[in-house]
Amino acid sequence: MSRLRLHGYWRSSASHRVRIALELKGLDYEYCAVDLRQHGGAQFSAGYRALNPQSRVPTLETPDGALIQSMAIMEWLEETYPEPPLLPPDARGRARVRALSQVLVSDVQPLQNTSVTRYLTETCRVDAAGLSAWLAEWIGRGLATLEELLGREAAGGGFCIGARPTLADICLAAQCESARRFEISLAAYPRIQRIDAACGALAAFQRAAPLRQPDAPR
Ligand SMILES: N[C@@H](CCC(=O)N[C@@H](CS)C(=O)NCC(=O)O)C(=O)O
Repeated sequence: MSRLRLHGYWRSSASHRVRIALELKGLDYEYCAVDLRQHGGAQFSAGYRALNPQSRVPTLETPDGALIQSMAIMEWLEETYPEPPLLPPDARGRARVRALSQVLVSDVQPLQNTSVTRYLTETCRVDAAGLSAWLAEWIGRGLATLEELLGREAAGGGFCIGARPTLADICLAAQCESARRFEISLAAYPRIQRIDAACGALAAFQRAAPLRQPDAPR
């Protein structure tokens, strides 16, 4: 296998992150849609589980084998295709980018994930209002933290850290998309909104957008 192959779902924020990274790197890749909703979820099929035993998207098939977990995949892309860089050149800068990213990847996205929200509604019998409150609480807490952290970064440059998008901006843009999906206002987060708009102006982010994917509803 020579061409990269991304298994993802149009509305998955973790898949969205990897698509943005692939587009920013200018890499050609094949997109294989994994329908998380239909027929109990294609992520649980034996074929997909052979690639990704966690039954989640994304998975990136590479010439070296399949990779899972969006952060690990993006770090692999960064190491394998260093240009343009998605991490700052200095160790402290890289740590700051990874910290901003993990606020969203580790501490927010798992709480909005399909299998978690499905467990809440189907097993814990949480109703629609309860689920909305859950999503608003955890996404809101994460965005408020990110907004505060961005306020402590040196202003200027237009992106989370510096004048070019990094992994942190990728995670921010994907999380903003999820917030809109769950109808959570971004009004209280002006820094996040500004950076999201700067990302949205870039062609790579536009090509990676959920609604631009072949499995998005037409
Ligand atoms: N930490 C993982 C999260 C992966 C993940 O939770 N993916 C979601 C979609 S955003 C998924 O596949 N959900 C299917 C399920 O929960 O059954 C990553 O960053 O790749």
